[in-house]
Amino acid sequence: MAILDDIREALIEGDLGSVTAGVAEALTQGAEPARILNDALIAGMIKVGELFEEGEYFVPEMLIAARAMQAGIAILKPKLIEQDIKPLGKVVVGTVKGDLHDIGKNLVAMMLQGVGFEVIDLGTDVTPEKFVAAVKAQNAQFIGMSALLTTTMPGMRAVIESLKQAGLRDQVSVMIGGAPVTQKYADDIGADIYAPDGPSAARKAKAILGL
Ligand code: B1M
Repeated sequence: MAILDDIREALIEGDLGSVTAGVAEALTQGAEPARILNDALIAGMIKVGELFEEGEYFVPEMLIAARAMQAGIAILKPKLIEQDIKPLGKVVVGTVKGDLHDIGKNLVAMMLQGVGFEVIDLGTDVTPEKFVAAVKAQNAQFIGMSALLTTTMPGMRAVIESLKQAGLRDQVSVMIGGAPVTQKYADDIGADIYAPDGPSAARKAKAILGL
């Protein structure tokens, strides 16, 4: 369907107006909401992630495309709920206690949403108790923590300890990232995934599910 290609291209260009108009037009033409989501919006966002990893796109282009995608998803959401389209899985994300930086975390959340995860965003300054309560309440498969300060990084270890104490550690895969965070730190604290950026976070989360 030509309209799906148009939406995908508009998303890659970060053209929010054309994405929303395209999604509305695709629905009018009778396209299945799941097809619009997968073949236009998610396909476009995957391409944006590839362009970022190839060094063609930078953070601003990715943010602009992610906003266009979210606007498209907002139009589709009621239709997807009506048709009971299931997400790949649920991810609870947040920036750890004491840390107010959220630009990178928001970007990671958008990329996860972009490849088909349902994202529950707890915001910033999130305590271990709040992370654990959300994992329990949402029955989430993933927990994604962000930290931008060396002083708040230990909050990630505290969350993992709290998950263990709550008997939930085996139920969730723990993903961490943020400028000062490294693979070595992830190994030290027993996190399952370290991702240096949004696209790799989305790719690694899918890989854990065997997708
Ligand atoms: Co802050 N800050 N800041 N700051 N700030 C840094 C982080 C700092 C490196 C600046 C510096 O000194 N050069 C420094 C930290 C030093 C350190 O600990 N080593 C610092 C400091 C010291 C502070 C304050 C303490 C300053 C003060 O008040 N004295 C204070 C702390 C407040 C607090 O949190 N309690 C503070 C405050 C702020 C602002 C509020 C002004 C603002 C934040 C606004 C906001 O986020 N809404 C701010 C900003 C903007 C920055 C810099 C300039 C930019 C951060 C950013 O948004 N980058 C930053 C310097 C820098 O990084 N160059 C700095 C863009 C973003 C897309 O990248 O967040 O790295 P990033 O996310 C990437 C990856 O890291 C990764 O993917 C993202 C996309 O590629 N990623 C994940 C992130 N989370 C992930 C999670 C994952 C996977 C990947 O899985 C779940």
